[in-house]
Amino acid sequence: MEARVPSALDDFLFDLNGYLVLKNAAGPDLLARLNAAFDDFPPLEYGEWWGNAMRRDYNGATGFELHNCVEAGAAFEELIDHPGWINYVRHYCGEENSYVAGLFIDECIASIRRSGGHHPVHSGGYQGALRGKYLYEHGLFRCGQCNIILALTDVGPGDGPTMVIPGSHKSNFPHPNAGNYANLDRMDNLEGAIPVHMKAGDALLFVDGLMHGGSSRTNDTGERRVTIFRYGVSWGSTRYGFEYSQALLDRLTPERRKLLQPIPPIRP
Ligand SMILES: O=C(O)CCC(=O)C(=O)O
Repeated sequence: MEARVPSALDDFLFDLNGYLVLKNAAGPDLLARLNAAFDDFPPLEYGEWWGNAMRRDYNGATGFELHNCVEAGAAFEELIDHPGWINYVRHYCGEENSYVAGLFIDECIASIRRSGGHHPVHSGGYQGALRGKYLYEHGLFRCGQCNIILALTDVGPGDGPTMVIPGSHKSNFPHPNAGNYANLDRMDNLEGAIPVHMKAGDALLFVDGLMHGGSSRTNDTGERRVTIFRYGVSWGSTRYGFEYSQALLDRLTPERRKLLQPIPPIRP
């Protein structure tokens, strides 16, 4: 696949809304291999390691979330610099034209959500962390972090689609009804929020400073499967302290390795 490049319309819509849906970002062969890998995940408990990946659900409502999933097999390694989105994230959060141009993947998660699961609303421009900030200045995007949520299953009504509040990456006020993340308040009926429906293979790209979350999965059966890769500045660090194994770094192409270890350590 030829690596896609953001168009002028993409830039306009990303600036306006804070997100883009990249249709058919990943092809059927990769999707099949990722889904087969998901089928083979062991039944991990919260906090249990599987090699250098760990089940670490964000909260009690999100469902199974395998962190450091790039360590979970070759199919996940292909997502590191996937042509469906790599030029997009470089453009929006790769500090183009600067002395620190580049990217770092600071989190990567394989997520399975079943009936009743959801992810409460969070982020937004108001008092947002610099890490997830949206910035466009002097003709360049300077976002702190952009996320790629790749749908491995169709995610339609009832499937627990991600919800976003378009434009909220620039918001100067708190949402008066945004609920309480710690109380796991649901965002399903939050004013201004819209569900992002996707077909398997579509990818949702958004700046982390956008208000977002996962709506309730209301379907009784089946599961929503997505991967979440967070790309940020080359000088970032992983959020929870996960590290990429030397074995993984050693077997990657130089291009992929640079996305997991942009600045190799220097030692005496
Ligand atoms: O699970 C979802 O749909 C949203 C995930 C999310 O909010 C996040 O990764 O920050």
